This record gives sequence, structure tokens and C-alpha cells, in this order.
Amino acid sequence: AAIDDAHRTGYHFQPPKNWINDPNGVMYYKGVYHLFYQYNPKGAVWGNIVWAHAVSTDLVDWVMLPPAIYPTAPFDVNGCWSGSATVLPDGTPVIMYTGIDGENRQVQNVAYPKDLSDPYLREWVKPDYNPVIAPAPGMNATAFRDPTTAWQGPDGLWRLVIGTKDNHRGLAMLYRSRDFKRWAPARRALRSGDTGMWECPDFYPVNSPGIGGGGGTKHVFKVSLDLTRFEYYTFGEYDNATDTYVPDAALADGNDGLRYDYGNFYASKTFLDTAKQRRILWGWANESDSTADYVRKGWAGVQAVPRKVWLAPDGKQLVQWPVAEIESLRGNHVNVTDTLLKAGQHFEVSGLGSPAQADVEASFQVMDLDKAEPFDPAWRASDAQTVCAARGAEAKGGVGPFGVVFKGGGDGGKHVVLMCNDPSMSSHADNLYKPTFAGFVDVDVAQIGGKIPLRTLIDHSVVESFGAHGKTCILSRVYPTKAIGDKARLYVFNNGESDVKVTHLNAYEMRSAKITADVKQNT
Ligand code: DQQ
Repeated sequence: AAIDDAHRTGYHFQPPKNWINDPNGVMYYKGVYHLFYQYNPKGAVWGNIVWAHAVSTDLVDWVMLPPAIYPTAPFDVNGCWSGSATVLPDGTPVIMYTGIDGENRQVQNVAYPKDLSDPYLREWVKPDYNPVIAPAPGMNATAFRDPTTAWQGPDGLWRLVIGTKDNHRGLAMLYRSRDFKRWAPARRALRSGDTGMWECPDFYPVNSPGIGGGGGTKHVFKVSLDLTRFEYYTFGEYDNATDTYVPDAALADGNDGLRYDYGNFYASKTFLDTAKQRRILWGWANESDSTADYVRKGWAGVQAVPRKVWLAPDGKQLVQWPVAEIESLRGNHVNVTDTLLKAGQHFEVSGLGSPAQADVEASFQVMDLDKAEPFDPAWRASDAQTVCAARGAEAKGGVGPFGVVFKGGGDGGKHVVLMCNDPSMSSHADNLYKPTFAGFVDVDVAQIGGKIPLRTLIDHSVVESFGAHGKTCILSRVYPTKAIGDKARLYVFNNGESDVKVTHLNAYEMRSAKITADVKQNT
């Protein structure tokens, strides 16, 4: 079945056409948010990579600018790959990105704005002294990329981290500089792990309001694993005098950390929004259809909605929530309260013009926790996705465009909540990658009266869900062939064996964000 423009998003960031991947150099500068991203100006498949550029004053509506960074010099002639921006204390932003040089080596280059009085910072200048960091002899020159935003240590030196690998060992290499021009490698990597190439590292402080009452600071370290295409984070203590990062024991215990998102979300990057003193996370979601589909559609890839990220008060994980600004797109509204859903029942949420662009906030109450299935402790060790896929097969005729099934189980008295997202119920086109995405949700359901809150952003081919106020997030891509536009329907269902009450549900139709071309370009 054909996939057409009906699957383009209304409020998830997408350029008018072509391939996009990683968000790059995200920053807030003098009243304007900048989003750069990996982009192929020539087509809908990965290649010819440049930094496309868009600006916004509210993270909702975007002005599309011409590419900011594109191959011009021997140090980036074969591509301008991912990187980050740092706003220097004097207010000058500097971009550090990976250039693919004439010998296909990955080197790190800097770029500065050409005209600081242009609020959109349209043009960027790459000094002749680039590259500023080249792979040392003996290093893997085709796996040395994605510099982070830099931070300043107590000695005044700037530090940043670059992803690389040594055989199968992923490494986050630390470099130091006084002037952003001459960089020296630290003797020790900031962190390493036996998980293949580490792409797009990120390292940043978060506040922990719950710890010690007064609030302290933890540092988050995240990598994107090239091998599995999953991202993992840990957080812990960072000593900025010795540049040692020690993840909290509970997180470092034998596994690779936690995931921002248990679905389709990769190469993410955060920035500090100095306007609102919050940290914002951007991540890329690729398509789940085929390369042939990308070409026929003429586009591929979206950015997830910008998410505010902070440390949960219990200090056990990060929490994410869509930035409040997107609520300005809410329109038509439908409200449901205290509706019982018996086992196997579903009901339609009608009254929205079209739920193909919607924001749905709901709270489900499990009426009989005793009926929760016994939890097999082995599931904890295996991944949630495997458990959900197995359970999902039991689902009796689910309905789209979104569906989430919660299964509880007695695990030493405590219930375990599993959040699943099963796109097979929403996508009917052939040749799609339709994994059942899943993650455990760290809540004690019994303690919160059996209530499980869920928010889902639906945007044509994107279903982005936030369970338990942002503790577990799943973005998935869907390609309905029947439930398009006005024909889209929204259902709430209960495929479990115990009754579930929808204590409240607020569904809003979402307007489209305004995407406009750069005015200067048109004149
Ligand atoms: N995408 C970029 C790389 C990065 C990868 C190339 C992650 O810099 O490692 O487009 O998606």
C-alpha cells in the first residue's frame, strides 16, 4: 500500500523535503533557538551531509534557513557530520563539528558566526587553521567524531568529549584547550565500555532536587551505540579537577545504563536553555519504512519534540516531558472521566476533528491489582521489548492509532508496570519495521492507587508516549493506510484480564506548527 504525504508531521520538526538525521549544535542565543541538523540537500537518503539550519523563538514555529555548514575545504570536503555549539563567556557561539577530510579521516573543526549582529547567525566562517583536532597516529580515523558542547574546568581550560572506538571498545575521549584552537588529549578517556563505536556522546549537569533536600548536581553521560542504535545514559559524580566521572552504582551495575526512550530515538543532544533555566533534549527518529519509500515520499526523518529533561526527585532516573510551548498548539478538546473498561473492551474517543494530530493525556486505574499476572523475574534481566512482544501476540484485535497495554506482576510484593507500544496495530502498509517497543516503568502502582498516567503525542506517522509523568518514553513511527486525516480514529482499549478505569482523559487536537522560509532569502 502506498505511503504518501499524509504521513508528514504537523508539529514534529521536519524540513519540506529530503533526508535528515541527528540534531546538531542546538543552542539558545540572544532570544533565538537554533536547531542545526544533519541533512542531505540532494535527496531522501543519507549522503552529501551538511548542517541544515532552522531558528525559532518558541521551539514550536520554525524559520528554515540555508545550510550553515557545508563542505568547502580540504578538512570537510567529504561531509560535515555531527557536532555541538558552545556559547563562550563573551557571548560568542562557536560550533565544533566533525569534518570528513580528503582522505576520509574524521577530524574536528571549528566555525564562528560571520556576523554577530545577524540574530539568525545565518553565515558561519571556518578558520584556515582547521582541523583543530585530528586523530592521533594509531587511532581509528574513521571512528572519531561527534564532539560535545565544551565546558570550562576550574583551571579555566575548556573540555569536550569525542566519540571513538578501539577495536570493539567504545571510548569518550577527553580533550582540553585554552582557546578552542589548540587542543590536547587527556591521558584517560572520560569513560569507555565494551559496546562498539560510541556516537554522539553528551555530558552535562542536572539538578537533583530530591537528594539531600537541598539539591545537588549530578552529571549525565550519554552515548549512542552504533551497533544497536540504542542510546544509554548513566549519571553520577564528576570531579572537574581530575576529570573523573563515576556513575552511581545502581546504574553502572553490569548494564549499559538507562534509556531516554525505548523506541525510535537516536543521536540525541541536550542544551541549556538560559532563557528558562531548563535543559532541553532533542533526538532524531528515523523512518520505519524502506529506503524505496524514502525516495518515493521525497523525505525521511523527523526530530522528536524538544523535551525538558531533569533528574527524578528519587534520584533514580531522568524524567522527560515535552516543552510546555507545544501546548500552544492545542485546539479542539474532548474530556472523558471515570469510564470503566472491562477486560477486552474498548471505546472510541470521538469529537476531535481529526486525531491524526493530537495530544492525549490520560490516567488509567487498574481496578484489581491482584489479577496482575505473575512476574517472571527473568523478564527483568531480559529486555522489556521481548516481554512485550510475547505478550503483544496475545492481544485480541487491537485498534489504532495508538494503544498501550500495561501488565502488572507481583515482584516481591511490588507490581511491575510494562509500557508497550505496538505499531503493528496502527500500520498496515507492507515492508515496515514494526517492532513492539517497550520499557519498564518505575512506579509503585499500589502506592498510587493503581493509577498510571500516560501522555501521547500523535502526529500522523509519529506516536510519542510519556508514561508515569515522563519516567518511561517511547517514540514509534506508524504508517496507517486507512486511518489517515479525517478517517483517523482514537480508541482506548483494555486487552488485559483486569478491569481498568479511565479516571480522566483529555484529548486535544493539535494545530500545525508554522514552518516558514527565510524572508531574507526571498527578497
Ligand atoms: N550521524 C552522523 C555522525 C554520527 C551519526 C553522520 C549518528 O556524525 O555519528 O550523519 O547518527
